[in-house]
Amino acid sequence: MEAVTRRHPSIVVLTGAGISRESGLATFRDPDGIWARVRVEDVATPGAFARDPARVHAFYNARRAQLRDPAVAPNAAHLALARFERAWPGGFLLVTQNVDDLHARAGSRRLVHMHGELGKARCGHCGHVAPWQEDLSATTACPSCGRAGGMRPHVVWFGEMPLAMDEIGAALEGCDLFVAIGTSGQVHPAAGFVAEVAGRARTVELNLEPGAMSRAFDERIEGPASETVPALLEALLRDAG
Ligand code: BJW
Repeated sequence: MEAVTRRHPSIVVLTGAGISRESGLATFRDPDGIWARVRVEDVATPGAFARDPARVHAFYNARRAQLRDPAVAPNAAHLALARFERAWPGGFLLVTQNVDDLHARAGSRRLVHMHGELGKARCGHCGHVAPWQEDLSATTACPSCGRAGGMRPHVVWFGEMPLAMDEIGAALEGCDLFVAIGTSGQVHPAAGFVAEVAGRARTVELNLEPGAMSRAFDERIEGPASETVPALLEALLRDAG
């Protein structure tokens, strides 16, 4: 008789700024968050960049430089996700809204950055995307087309289309478990992912406090990501046998 093969659940994990807070990076909407210090309309919209590129570059140059601070490193939550990805026998996709590189530095590979990456720059003239660690300015020349004035951080501002939406949509469609970690559920389309899978997949929210979409989740686990994430992932691996 043919052996019955067990199908392991397919998992999509969505992370937000809360997972990197214990690594020393500020969130956006907490009382000590980025949006308490600068206005979204001044730094994170295409209009802001058109009006005052120097200001927008200064904002992102400072945040890119912060990633090179030796004190900023992956924490137990990033590391647990990377370990889990290697051990999990079923499908897995890590979707991050974060523009930091802490998931990649922890070793995550099945990873998409839906809001872009601080460590990349894009040319507004030819569309070329390049790894970028230096400061950008209004006179930076594109390494591909050579034109100056068009280089911008490869991040997704309000009003722009998030990245890898087809890949994310397919993973959500086929997922059995959706886990959201450290995100306030205030920014769409990511905030709508839980509603997209509701009824088909088990949904779990991990946060310090309930987010805006909390009630849409089947389960909520409160606490710091460095504790809740390793605990949940270890339990999933135990259950999978
Ligand atoms: C911890 C913790 C610890 C702390 N442990 N937890 C539908 C309805 C209404 C509006 C819209 C809609 N659809 C689109 C919109 C417009 C807009 C939008 O959502 N506006 C709302 C704000 C009203 N969205 C867009 O414009 C998006 N584009 C778009 O929709 O295109 C059209 C489209 C159509 C159809 C399909 C698909 C697309 C683009 C959004 C771009 C967001 N960009 C930013 C900046 C990126 C660059 C940068 O970093 O500067 O992305 S804004 C900022 O918010 C950043 C984040 O990725 C994003 C989400 O924030 P996040 O991660 O949730 O952080 P916080 O601070 O909000 O929350 C942190 C959480 O952590 C808190 O809950 C804490 O409790 C928790 N926490 N410590 C665990 N230790």
